[in-house]
Amino acid sequence: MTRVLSCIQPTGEVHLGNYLGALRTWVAGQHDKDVFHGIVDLHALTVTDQSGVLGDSTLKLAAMLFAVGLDPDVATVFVQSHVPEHSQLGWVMECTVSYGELSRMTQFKDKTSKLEGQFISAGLFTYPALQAGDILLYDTNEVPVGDDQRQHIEITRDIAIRFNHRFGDTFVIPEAVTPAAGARVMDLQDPTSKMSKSTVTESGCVMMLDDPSVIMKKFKRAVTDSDSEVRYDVAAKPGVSSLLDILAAATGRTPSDVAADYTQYGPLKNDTGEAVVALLEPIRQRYTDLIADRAELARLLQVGSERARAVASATLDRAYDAIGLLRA
Ligand code: AQP
Repeated sequence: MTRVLSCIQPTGEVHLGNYLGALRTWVAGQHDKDVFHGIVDLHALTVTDQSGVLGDSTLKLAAMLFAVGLDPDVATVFVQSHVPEHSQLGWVMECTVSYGELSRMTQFKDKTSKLEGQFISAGLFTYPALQAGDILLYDTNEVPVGDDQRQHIEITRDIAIRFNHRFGDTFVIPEAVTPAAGARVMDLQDPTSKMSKSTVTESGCVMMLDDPSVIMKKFKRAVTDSDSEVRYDVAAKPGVSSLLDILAAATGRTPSDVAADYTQYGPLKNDTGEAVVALLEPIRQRYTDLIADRAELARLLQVGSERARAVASATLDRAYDAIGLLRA
């Protein structure tokens, strides 16, 4: 059976980009594939400097993952720090990737360009090595992610191939899988930048828990283009194309097909807002029920983490044996 792994960081609230780019695909795959989904709290440390925040964010994110439809009976939902093999293989990965390869990661450049003059953790630089460990620990075939993560899956493949070449066949070589529509949801106020938790403009990012009236307001205020033609052309008309992308992803159509229904921006903004509200409202209601029982969420995460650990520890053993470390 195809093994799937993809993770999400407990940093800030989950947004529409996370949902359309990743979470929705996770849910769609859970019945035909063997799926593992981690809440990667150790990755979140790269941008966390406050005590007492991450545990709460982890529980809230678990509630969101079950609210979008992950079924704990079939999907293994776990917490990265509950599976120590992630940190252990992460170090092996750091020693298998080069400084030059890490220096070429565009996400590192993007994130640090926003932090000029501030503290930049070394973890932000080595993050792709820990992520490679996350993926390789589970003999993963497919990694369903948004477009922004493609480069990180590429470097994971390079690291796995290098390790296998040095120490013998150990890791499965994974592949990135991105959705046909919604792979890169753009900021509604800056349609040339991806929608992001750390976005500068709050009104450009649609949160999963936004009230319907807030969602409609954000779409009504979305930046469009200077002329008034509705056409799907990402380079020439990024604002309108971004709305068409979202409406297409929300309704299961293609952006060009959706464009043919509109001659004006107003109705396009309104219909996109309504389609997103229809998509998110049931999730928001399920989230409210789930977050009311934190003990049950913690229990589900413990069960998932035990299942994850059984797989991860066998792979780590295999990697240590392949290297030829003296075993205790
Ligand atoms: N705008 C997006 N469009 C499509 N997919 C997206 N993803 C993130 N943003 C978009 C996908 O969501 C999954 C989980 O992401 P993450 O936890 O790694 O978060 P991130 O990439 O750090 O997301 P943010 O919100 O953009 O955070 P910051 O502001 O910290 O950079 C991944 O599969 C990702 O591709």
